[in-house]
Amino acid sequence: MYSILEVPYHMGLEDVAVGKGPTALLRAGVDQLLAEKSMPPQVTHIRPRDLRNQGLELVIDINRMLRYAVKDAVEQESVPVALAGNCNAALGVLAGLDTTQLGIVWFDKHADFHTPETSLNGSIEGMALAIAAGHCHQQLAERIGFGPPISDHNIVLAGVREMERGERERIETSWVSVHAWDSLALLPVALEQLKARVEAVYLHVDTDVLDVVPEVARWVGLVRETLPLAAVSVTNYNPDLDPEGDRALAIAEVIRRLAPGRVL
Ligand SMILES: [Mn+2]
Repeated sequence: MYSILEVPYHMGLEDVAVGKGPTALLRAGVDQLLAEKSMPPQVTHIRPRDLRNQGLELVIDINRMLRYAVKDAVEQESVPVALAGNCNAALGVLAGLDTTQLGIVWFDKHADFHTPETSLNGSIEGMALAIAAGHCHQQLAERIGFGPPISDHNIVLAGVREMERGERERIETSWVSVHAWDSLALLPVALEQLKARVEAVYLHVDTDVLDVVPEVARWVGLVRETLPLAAVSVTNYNPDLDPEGDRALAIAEVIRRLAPGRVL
């Protein structure tokens, strides 16, 4: 059973750029794809508690609220699926999970493995995975309520094409299992190895990966078949850049593969 968490923000701003994505996807009916016995899952709209906040403080506040919603969903024995603007929503989702026996499977065109030392723009958007792994911004993670970080050994990153130099060096010297967009052949092996080490995984799909791995839905199906899902995030869809709705259809296919019995 799934429950959907709508996180319609871009750097804390509601319904701006990729912040429009979650609502657009729901309007297109993606929740119906996860319906059980023709009952679509419950949708919870995440709202910051303190509207006086701005910038990073607002991002932290939204992720805290997301954490509570994830905990609620888990308590009700349902698997939270966050539809989010930014990839930093991964932090709020992970904060709501027990991270001690948890792995991460992260599909993304970028590595999101910057730290403030390697980032050219300083934005936490390029750091989400590095923060989840405990490589930087520990204080920010603590304020969101993040438990123990996820060990590099238990992280699989797939579909990546674009990395800046400092980020590439960081990822190459880490234990993250990296599968570039054009060489996914060993991904099934990595998923099997991950299965031996963790109880469940957090699955993250930055939909920009569709630019380079159009068949990502198939891989998502494989992840779901191989490993128990603790939670899922689908991020980074901007409907303004998708006038024909092709990208929305491809994302719907990704979400459809989460539903049991619909992998093929
Ligand atoms: Mn990303």
